[in-house]
This record gives sequence, structure tokens and C-alpha cells, in this order.
Amino acid sequence: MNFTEKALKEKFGGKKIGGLVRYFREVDSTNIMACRLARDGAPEGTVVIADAQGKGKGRLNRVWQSPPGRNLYVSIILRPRIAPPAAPQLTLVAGVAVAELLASCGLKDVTIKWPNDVLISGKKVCGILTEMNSSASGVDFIILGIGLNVNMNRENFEPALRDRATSLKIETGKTHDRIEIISGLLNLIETWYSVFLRTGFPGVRDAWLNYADILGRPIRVVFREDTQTGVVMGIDDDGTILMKSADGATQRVIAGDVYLLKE
Ligand code: BT5
Repeated sequence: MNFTEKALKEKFGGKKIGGLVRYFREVDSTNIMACRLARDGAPEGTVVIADAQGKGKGRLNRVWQSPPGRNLYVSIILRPRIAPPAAPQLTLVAGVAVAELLASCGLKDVTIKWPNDVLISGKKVCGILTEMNSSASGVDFIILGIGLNVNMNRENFEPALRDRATSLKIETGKTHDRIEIISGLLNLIETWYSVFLRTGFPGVRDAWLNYADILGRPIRVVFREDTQTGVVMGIDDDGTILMKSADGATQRVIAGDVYLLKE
């Protein structure tokens, strides 16, 4: 089956997430396109998929490598009734869905790196970018963007990423049908999103911790020019990391990049 809107529509007709699919051969960024559609009133669950992105973006204006013909670049429009500060928790929800998807492909060493990376054997296979539009009355919409490397070969990554990034193909030794992968992903997002809507992050926490494997581990947190170290005590109901620093104080980590330190 081709990687087309029609094939996706057949799979997702009637579902909440993916009931409406917009497929593009190339966009600047699926997050930007989804944002445009959401502003025009696209309903919750609308999914934007592109075969390539000219300006795929990560956090803090970083670039997401998005060549054609190989990967998944997906953005989902969500309109949950949650308080705006809760929006970043959806990144963690999506991380669990991606990790479960990879585990279901038979991959063993799948980990979530707080807040928005999924790794296989320590190499990044997926990045998640959650963006929100809110007003005084609350969340208007959230764009949940997911980039998943599916059929990238090592040489398809730019040199700086070759030892830090990976794909399903590199890890399993075989080419994957992107329609199957996107179906599995959207189904798992639907499952975990509905858990999140019912319970908030607490209902997702155990699954998240199962893949994150950071409880009791020493970490370094880098946020812009600021670096902190400490030992992870837990992850709070709102998805912030609770970390004990060397002076015994408990710190709440709400943003940044987390690196596991050798114990
Ligand atoms: C992320 O940012 O990891 C979020 C990436 C989200 C991409 C999706 S694709 C669909 C949707 N539309 C968009 O425009 N974006 C979303 P961050 O944690 O800031 O990591 C960015 C870093 O990951 C870069 O600076 C590189 O080091 C690395 N990177 C870039 N492209 C990569 C790739 N294809 N695979 C693995 N690592 C990559």
C-alpha cells in the first residue's frame, strides 16, 4: 500500500486520532502546517503527515533532519480541556506510545529520555515537539509533533548525527512499511491520550518510568547556559522531574536536556 492519504483514511476512518488525515509530499514543518489548519478550525484528532519537511524543527529552533521517502513526520491536532501548564505532559504521553510501538517491533533496548526523545540502545530514533496555542480561557489547541526515523540508513544522516541517531531499519536490519508504523503509532497515541484525559499524567507515570529508567540515577540537566546535577527521586504528577542535589535540596526540573551520568 502506498504512503498516501487514501491508504491512511481507509485505516483511520471513524477513529478519534487520525479520523481526518492530511498528507503532503513536502511541507515546511508538519507542526507549522497543523497549526495553520488548527487556526482554521480543524478538529481534534486531525493528523498532518508529510513525506519530507523543508524546515523540520526541534526545540529551541534546532533542525530536525527530514529527508523524503524514509521516515515519519507527523503532527496531531489536540484540543484537550486542560490547563495550559499541563500541555508539556503530552510530550511524555507520546513518548510512552512511541516506546511501546518500538517494543512491539521486537526492539529490546528502548528508552525514553526526558522530556522528548526516544532512544534505541542510547541513540535517538524519535523526537517529539509539543506546541500550544492558548488564550485567557485556556488551551485552544496543542500540536503534538513526532519525528520517527524509520528507513534511514546510517549514511542518510548528516555526519554529526551518525553516531548519535538511529532508525528502525538500522536496528532491525529490515525495511518497514510506513503505513503500518503510522497506524500502530496513532492507535497507541489514541490509547494513551485517553488515559491521560481520564487520569492526567499519574495514569501514564508507571509506563513512562518503565521506559525512562531514571529513578535513583544521577543526572545532569542542561538548560541554555545553566547546568545542574543531582539524583532523580521521582517524576511528579505534573511530569516534572524531582531531583536531589548534592546539598540535599530537592529541585524541580521543568525544562532542559537530561543526561544520565555514570554511577
Ligand atoms: C526534538 O527536538 O527532538 C523534536 C523533534 C520533533 C520533530 C518532529 S517531525 C514532525 C514535527 N514537525 C516538526 O517540524 N517537528 C516535529 P530536540 O530535542 O531539540 O532535538 C533536536 C536535535 O536532534 C537536533 O539538534 C539534532 O541533534 C538531533 N536530530 C535532528 N534530526 C534528527 C533525526 N532525524 N534523528 C535523530 N536526531 C536528530
